[in-house]
Amino acid sequence: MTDKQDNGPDQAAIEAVAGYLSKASRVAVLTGAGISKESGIPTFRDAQTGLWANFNPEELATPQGFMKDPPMVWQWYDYRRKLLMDAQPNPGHCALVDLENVVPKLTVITQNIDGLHQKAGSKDVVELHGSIISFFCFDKRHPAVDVPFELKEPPKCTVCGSMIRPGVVWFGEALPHEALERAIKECESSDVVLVVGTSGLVQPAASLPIMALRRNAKVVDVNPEATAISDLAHVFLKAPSGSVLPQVVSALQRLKAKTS
Ligand code: BJW
Repeated sequence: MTDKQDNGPDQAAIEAVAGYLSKASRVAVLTGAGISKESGIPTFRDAQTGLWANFNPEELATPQGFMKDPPMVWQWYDYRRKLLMDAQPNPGHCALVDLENVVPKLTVITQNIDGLHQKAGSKDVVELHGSIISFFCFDKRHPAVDVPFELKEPPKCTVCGSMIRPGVVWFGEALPHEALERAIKECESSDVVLVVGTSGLVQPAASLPIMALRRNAKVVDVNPEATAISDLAHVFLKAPSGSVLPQVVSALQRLKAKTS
């Protein structure tokens, strides 16, 4: 069922998703930058603003970009870290916490590095692309602690002397093995997979919904814009996640109250 209305998904689509969730033993939720947009965090492929308007994030988020201009990439992450300090989870993040309390088992698999799911209270969060508040030496062998804000350039690792970098996954780098294994396992064993706020352009995360479809999970895409995943999904809820996810949870709670 694909919702084609421009003024948001109709109630039937929301209730169809609630119906899937009411029968599910395991639910996985794959999130991307879109879920944090209503917390004031720009998505990855939004135009950069202000100081960063002339930079391409896809070039900054690479080991080569960092090596080419370490102070610039360092300051870009510092700027984003500061933006996050004041950011609060929005109704989309909170609805996933409510959902976790209604279904038997729910795992959030996030491509985001912003920590907002944990801040909202989600208990089981798999971070595929690392975290902006962690730091490592360049090849990630040594963690670094107590790295101060507002340094103009990356400090040096006290163990190996290489430059300290943010603990995120850049293009061309492997995802953390344990996180990726866990994400695959959850998507292949869940009855419902919600895909929320991702363009589905970046691998291997973009393949997770396809793995779920192959195992006959119901896949639901939540996004104000259509993506390649919307076409494959059983239901496409074409809306911002902060408005539609609370409606899905309310519909599920009504359904549960009726059947109990
Ligand atoms: C809303 C909304 C609202 C707006 N509500 N929604 C196979 C084929 C081709 C290429 C590859 C391949 N396999 C690997 C690659 C290469 C590469 C890749 O995928 N390239 C593509 C660009 C083609 N992948 C990699 O390099 C990965 N590594 C890898 O595969 O390694 C293999 C390896 C193995 C062994 C040894 C060595 C290597 C690594 C990928 C790392 C991605 N890292 C980044 C940066 C993280 C740090 C940082 O943030 O700075 O992760 S890139 C960036 O994209 C970030 C994001 O997590 C990721 C995904 O973006 P996302 O979340 O989808 O955001 P947007 O902005 O694209 O979309 C937002 C969506 O929200 C939009 O759809 C909006 O409409 C929507 N939205 N408002 C809901 N209110």
